[in-house]
Amino acid sequence: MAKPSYTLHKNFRLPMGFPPECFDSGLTYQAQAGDTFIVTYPKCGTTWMQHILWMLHHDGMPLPLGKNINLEVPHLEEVGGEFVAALPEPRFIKTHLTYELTPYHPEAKYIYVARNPFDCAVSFYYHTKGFIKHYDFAEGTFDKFFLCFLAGEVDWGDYFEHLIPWVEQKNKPNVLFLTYEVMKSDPKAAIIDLAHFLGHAYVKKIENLQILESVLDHTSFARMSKDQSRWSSQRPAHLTNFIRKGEVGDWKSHFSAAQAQQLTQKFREKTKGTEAANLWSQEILDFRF
Ligand code: PPS
Repeated sequence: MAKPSYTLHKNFRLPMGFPPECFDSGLTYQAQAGDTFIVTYPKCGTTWMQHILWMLHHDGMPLPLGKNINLEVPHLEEVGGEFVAALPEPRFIKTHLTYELTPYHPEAKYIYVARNPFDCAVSFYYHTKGFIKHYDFAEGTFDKFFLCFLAGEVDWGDYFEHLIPWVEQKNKPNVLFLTYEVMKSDPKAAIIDLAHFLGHAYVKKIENLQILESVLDHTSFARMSKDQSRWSSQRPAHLTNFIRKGEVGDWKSHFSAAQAQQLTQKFREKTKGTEAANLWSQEILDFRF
């Protein structure tokens, strides 16, 4: 079985059908004071954060059926810079771009969500298998995908090249750095942190406990598993859902011991001496049969 297919565009792998001209125009977008970016490597909790942000902004109302989160909090390099510039203020923007490429403004806010690379790889595998038109990998195996992930030969490139430069920004006042795992273990605390990061108006909103509880409830995995047309295009029924499993540690039922060792080695090499080395507990990272 072949590897996934991509559109190769100026050294970037893009999903097939992803407009390269929008990617280029996304890179030229001039960030504005008041913009809020959600920045992630793929499959690290982007959609979850998009919905939390949207709900906070809409006073605890969940995204209704018939709307799509990717039109509300659009993906910069998919829709292009003109689309984003035309959004009403304040703009909420999703991007998978690296730190170096993400449009910067000192008064814009950047929410980064990191997820351990093991679970990210598994989630990315099902994503790549599921979006048949984008990757032509419907019958692809995890073993094949894993090699591509390990080599950084997937869309948006190498996981660690994304994570490390963003970890270095972690303590800047206009950056909120969260992990998927922390969001899972205490989602209420993550929502409260986010409100404080967004500013006084948002803190006032969550002082209304009905708003806080509504955001918590409607952004839970169980709720977001319903009406999934709000997050992504529909997939054939025999394939896994976009909101798939939402677990920490699911990777342990997918990786072989050799694969675990290979990614652990890369993790250690790439994160050595950086704050990324300590983002996840050993319990999450350790492989046990
Ligand atoms: S994408 O395509 O890059 O935008 O994907 P992304 O949204 O970053 O990641 C998808 C994974 O996030 C899980 N997810 C959630 N987990 C817990 N709670 C909530 N509410 C939630 N919403 C999305 C989703 O299930 C994908 O992870 P996996 O492991 O595949 O289930």
